[in-house]
Amino acid sequence: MSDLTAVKEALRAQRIETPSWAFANSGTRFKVFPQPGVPRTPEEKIADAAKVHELTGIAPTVALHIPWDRVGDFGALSRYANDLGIAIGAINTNVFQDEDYKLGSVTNPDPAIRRKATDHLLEAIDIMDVTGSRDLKLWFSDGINYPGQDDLRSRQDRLAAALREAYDRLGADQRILLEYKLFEPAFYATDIPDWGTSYAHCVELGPKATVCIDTGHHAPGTNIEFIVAFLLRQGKLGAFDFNSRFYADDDLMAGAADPFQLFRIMWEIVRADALDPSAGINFMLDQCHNIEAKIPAIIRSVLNVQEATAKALLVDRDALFAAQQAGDVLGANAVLMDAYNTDVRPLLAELREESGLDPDPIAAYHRSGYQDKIVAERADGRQAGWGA
Ligand code: AOS
Ligand code: ZN
Ligand code: ZN
Repeated sequence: MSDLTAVKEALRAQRIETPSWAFANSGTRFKVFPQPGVPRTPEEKIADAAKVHELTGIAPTVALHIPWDRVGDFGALSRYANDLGIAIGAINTNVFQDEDYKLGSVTNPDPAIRRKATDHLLEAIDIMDVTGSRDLKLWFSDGINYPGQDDLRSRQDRLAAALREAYDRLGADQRILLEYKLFEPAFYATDIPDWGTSYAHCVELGPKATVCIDTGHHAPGTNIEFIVAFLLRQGKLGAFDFNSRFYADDDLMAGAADPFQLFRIMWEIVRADALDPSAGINFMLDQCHNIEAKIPAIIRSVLNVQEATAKALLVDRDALFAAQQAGDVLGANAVLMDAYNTDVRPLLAELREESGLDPDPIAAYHRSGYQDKIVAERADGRQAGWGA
């Protein structure tokens, strides 16, 4: 797509979902460095997400995590979000922070613990009914640390049974996003370690189950854009959890570690005409900002995804396909690299100005006084932590 009007139109329609937990304190297992002004409540996380949307124009939904964002009245929380100009997006379940889940949640050998974990999935769908959320995002920490610790195959059966129960509870317009992760916290065998396992369970479940690709959840060197292309072809790509990794599940800002990889992923999206929200892919961030200022880091991440998308939209498809057909290896590669090497920042600044936004959302944030306001308002020391 090289027609600039069409490129801008596609960029205006782009949507990126922010994660409520990225606004709160987070850390490693060694230390959490608290930051002043971080949200103390789900409402304050939503207010911060609304600020990101106000400045970027393309982040109108925020994902919640239950129970971290549990409130008494989700209808009221949803209306609060709407009043601030955003909406509640995916509901993330948490079956990894309870003593009972030491040996697994939905794959635990104990049926009572499996029941408890499955009930949590059903509870999350009840919440979705109230918030109007379409997406139930499931990530399971389930797995084993030692060969022989439990039966790999039985654990797949237990997983399938829990997923079936949740799937059958979904409303007509709701769906499951099934995330996979190579390792951590389980170190020998994770029960959904890769896209193939997630895909197979989604196929077994039916059309309302699709795969969520967390870009930090693969072995080093994995070709993620291949997974994207494959799942898109199968109609089974439901979402991304964007973040950057250098080593493991680092949860750094999207586009920070490998902007070229992000571009290659977004090219597969553009190639499949799957960027528009009507294509049904939820482009979420899943990040933790342990040492950097949180709201500017989330704005930066949104802009990084937007930049990668703009470059992908600039790929000259006709020239690329012609070079591919002609077997012109270097020519085809050059078409892709020309797009990647384009500085799209002036185009995006212009786009924002045309939409009534500040051309530089991070500078606008610093000028806005919002940071000083939240530091002053949220000074009573009850900051919500990652997992709080
Ligand atoms: C965990 O590694 C996954 O990325 C999940 O998406 C998880 O629910 C999220 O990171 C919040 O903890
Ligand atoms: Zn994730
Ligand atoms: Zn993760």
